[in-house]
Amino acid sequence: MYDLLLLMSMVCGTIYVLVLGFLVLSLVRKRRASVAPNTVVAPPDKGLRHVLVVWSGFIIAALSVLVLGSFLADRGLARMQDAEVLDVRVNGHQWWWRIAYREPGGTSWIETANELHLPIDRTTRIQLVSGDVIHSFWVPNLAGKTDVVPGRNNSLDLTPRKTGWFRGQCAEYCGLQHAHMALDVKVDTAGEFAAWIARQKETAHPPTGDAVASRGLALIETGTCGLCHTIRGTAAQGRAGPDLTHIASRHSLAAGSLPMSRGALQGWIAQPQAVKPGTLMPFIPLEPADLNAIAHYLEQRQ
Ligand code: HEC
Ligand SMILES: [Cu+2]
Repeated sequence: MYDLLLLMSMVCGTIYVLVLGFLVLSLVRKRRASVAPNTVVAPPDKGLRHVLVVWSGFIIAALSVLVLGSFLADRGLARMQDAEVLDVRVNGHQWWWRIAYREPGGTSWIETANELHLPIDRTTRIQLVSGDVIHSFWVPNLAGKTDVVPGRNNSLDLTPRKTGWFRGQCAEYCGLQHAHMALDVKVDTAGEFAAWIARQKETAHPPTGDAVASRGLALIETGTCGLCHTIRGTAAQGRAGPDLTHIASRHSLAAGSLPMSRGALQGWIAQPQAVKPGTLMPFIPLEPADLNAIAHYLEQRQ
């Protein structure tokens, strides 16, 4: 890209200087001519035609060089992206984001939700699909909006240049909790990203020596939670809600509705309809001890 910019600047700069040069020349010549107003105007120069042909040839050659340069740069760009691109699927749901990463060097997908990690200085190709209505993927400080439309595969290439947290937001009104459909985006260094993806890939080990956590897991597996949520490595394999395998590693809860903490987890599970009225997670009556056990187990799902 830089080479192309240099080439374009050189060719255009040369032409610019030539044009200005001739302009100045013509001004100077005119002034000299005005010194002798009675001079007879010379007949049209026969050599003029040759000069014009030479100049046209020069301009065509210069433009051809630019076309060739731009073609080669485009091809290089496309080839580079195909080689190093990281594939991510983002699936918009009322009112949260399902996210899946293609395993590095593999063919299977690693699922998570509501928090998108991107490696710095590397192109991530995000496939955008919808599970229900039209949403819009928007991370204002990284890229423009791209609609997420049912039955359509939209895609977006992102190459972040700065690490840190960025806020994303659904940008197409999609129902009651549209405003609570945020997306946390974290741009990682290459090392951080590799560590993060390796951890997301891990399945959940059964809690050992922690009776409360074991009880929490059993309640999730045998109760209704497991019908809607997946915790990889356990019997919970539901698909209606976000993957909870590493829920506690996330920055926030329920698509940016609450900052992640033990208290927020417990509050959300106790009263999802109070935090996010209309959310597709129903109110599930739980005994305080059961609620405590479930929250205790999930809090450890780093
Ligand atoms: C009918 C399906 C359903 C059931 C049953 C259900 N959930 Fe959910 N759950 C959802 C949906 C849908 C969401 C996303 C809600 C949103 O953000 O609007 C969700 C969100 C969550 C979240 C936040 C996830 C995130 O990425 O921030 C947690 C934690 C959670 N549920 C735990 C539970 C637990 C524990 C139970 C059992 C007591 C349970 N859920 C039962 C559907 C369900
Ligand atoms: Cu929306």
